[in-house]
Amino acid sequence: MAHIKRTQPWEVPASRITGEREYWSRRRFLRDVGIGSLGGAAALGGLVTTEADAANRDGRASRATPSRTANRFDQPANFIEFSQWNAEVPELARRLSTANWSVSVGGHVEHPMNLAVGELIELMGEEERAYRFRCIEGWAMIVPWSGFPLRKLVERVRPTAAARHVRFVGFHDPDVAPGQRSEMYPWPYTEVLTLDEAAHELSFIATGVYGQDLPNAHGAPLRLVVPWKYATKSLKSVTRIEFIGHRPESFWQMARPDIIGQDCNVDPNDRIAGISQAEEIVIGTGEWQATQPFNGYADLVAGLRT
Ligand SMILES: Nc1nc2c(c(=O)[nH]1)N[C@H]1C(S)=C(S)[C@@H](COP(=O)(O)O)O[C@H]1N2
Ligand SMILES: [Mo]
Repeated sequence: MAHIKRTQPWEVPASRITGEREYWSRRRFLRDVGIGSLGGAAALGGLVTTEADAANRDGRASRATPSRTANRFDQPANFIEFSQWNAEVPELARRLSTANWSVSVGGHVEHPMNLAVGELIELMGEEERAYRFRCIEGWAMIVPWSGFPLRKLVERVRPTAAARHVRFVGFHDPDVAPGQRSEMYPWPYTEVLTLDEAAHELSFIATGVYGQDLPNAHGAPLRLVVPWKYATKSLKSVTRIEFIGHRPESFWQMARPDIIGQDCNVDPNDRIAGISQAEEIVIGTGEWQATQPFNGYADLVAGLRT
């Protein structure tokens, strides 16, 4: 009997996935088209990054700017634990040791756990999902992540009735990550989902991208991916997942309450950090297109409690 492959509602045709080369070199592409050059990084608090400024800032940054052919470990990335200057991130992020990484999952759950990353992946399994990925800087792409649905983890630890929100916590190690020596920010980086959002079939924990492990600068060894929210929610290098009752403030709500709301759902009517969110530029093709509510996932997530 023939096996019929069921199409999941979030699947996109493989032909629409952003090319791997375009994916890795996107920060360079954005710099070339002038995205992310809208103001000083400090003025925008690192939430909107500054490719052009970083390259011009001083010799140090421009020397770190990779060529199109540079390998994936050299590509600029937004990861302010290391630096507000994207071009400096890959070099600095090499120092993060992910070999003995463990993740704790706790709070209002029946079965808290603290596992080495390898054990967690073994428990959860791995699959690949291509999702739209959209940043408030106005760029969009379709990225093939590997990893596991967050929902599996939620089901495993069994939240109690008191759990309403889920907080994701990044690492805190100022000795390794020089950005964390800045007192401008409420370290560590944290993000928050409602329990409904965390348990939604689209919420994902990525371990890899384009079939390879995540490079450090991209959030190794585990990264949250929430495709209907702006990319700022997709917290890199998770160390702790906490189920809590009250709604805690996220890192950006604490750092820049003037520019970012709590839900971060992609919305064409938004204006964030002075940037209209009505349109987006597609990485690779350079086309501008209309932003879709909930980043194109409205049918799947519009009813969720935020
Ligand atoms: N821990 C951590 N996660 C983070 C960030 C960060 O600075 N630290 N930056 C966020 C922002 S603002 C964006 S746009 C994306 C960038 O992801 P990328 O480098 O894969 O494009 O990561 C998000 N996750
Ligand atoms: Mo961002």
